[in-house]
Amino acid sequence: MSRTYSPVSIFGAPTDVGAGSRGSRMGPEALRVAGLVEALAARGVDVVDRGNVEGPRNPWLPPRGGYRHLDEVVAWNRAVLEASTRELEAGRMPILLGGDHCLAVGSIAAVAAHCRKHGKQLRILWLDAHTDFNTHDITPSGNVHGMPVACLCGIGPQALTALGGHVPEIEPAQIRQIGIRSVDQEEKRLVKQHALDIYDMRYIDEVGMKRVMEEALEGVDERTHLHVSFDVDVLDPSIAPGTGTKVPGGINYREAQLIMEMIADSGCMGSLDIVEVNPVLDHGNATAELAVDLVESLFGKSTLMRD
Ligand code: 5AB
Ligand code: MN
Ligand code: MN
Ligand code: MN
Repeated sequence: MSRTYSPVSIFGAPTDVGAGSRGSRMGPEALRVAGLVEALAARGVDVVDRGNVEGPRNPWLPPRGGYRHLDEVVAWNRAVLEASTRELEAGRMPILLGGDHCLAVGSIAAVAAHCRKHGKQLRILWLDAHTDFNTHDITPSGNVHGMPVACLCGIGPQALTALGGHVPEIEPAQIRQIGIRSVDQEEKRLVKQHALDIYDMRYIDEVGMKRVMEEALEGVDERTHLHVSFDVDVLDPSIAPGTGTKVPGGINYREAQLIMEMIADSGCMGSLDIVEVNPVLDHGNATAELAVDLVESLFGKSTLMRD
């Protein structure tokens, strides 16, 4: 199966202002050192590395009003929103290298606006151990990387919910969350209230990843822009130790490959976040290298005899 891909622009957002541990600010470099750009070029993808966007330093302060570093989080998200919008408008697929997962507010706000403008249907695949649906009054940490999905659904501080000028940016029905295994008590209530479509680890164990992906991709067709938000903590910590919020019992290597291969087969991926890679916690550069391996599959490299 050979396919042509739209041109790709990679950009980094080297920050951990939304996280509870420092180090994911080095994620973009770790992914570059692991050979991300070369791997895509070798697959025949027209790929350009735009370098990094800029933003404020991490002041490393306790939460205020239920948020840590809200001003800094907003500034970084504004930079990501602008960079993503620029690439989408140029007809290129943005790949955001995080950075922590708070940055998905900016990347997805850009994609949502693009889809509204061009009459595309937006579907988001959120690959994560966590639902990231906390708010300032229920968060156990104040870390905004635990809140981006709620913000995108219109629940959160106005500076983030209205970042792209449309509140809410997305409806819960547009998201499928895969690999979930850690949801805070109050967050669970909110997730149920908003009827998020969740494929948790128990469901994956019970029905298998093939069926999970068939269900998550149901209704995706040529009118669909598929945004993939890949938090590397969706992977089992035994294969992806380089991340700050490890939860045991994650997806294994083959399940991860199947996710990526089935997304590739859909032919609909229009944008991608690779977030929460923290080289400080890694064994060598194993987590970034695994992420690159999986991104190759997202771009059609098959481990089977189907190339
Ligand atoms: B990640 C936790 N729910 O809100 C919180 O890695 C963890 O982007 C959030 O998924 C993890 O602090 C955020 C306990
Ligand atoms: Mn996340
Ligand atoms: Mn996570
Ligand atoms: Mn994390």
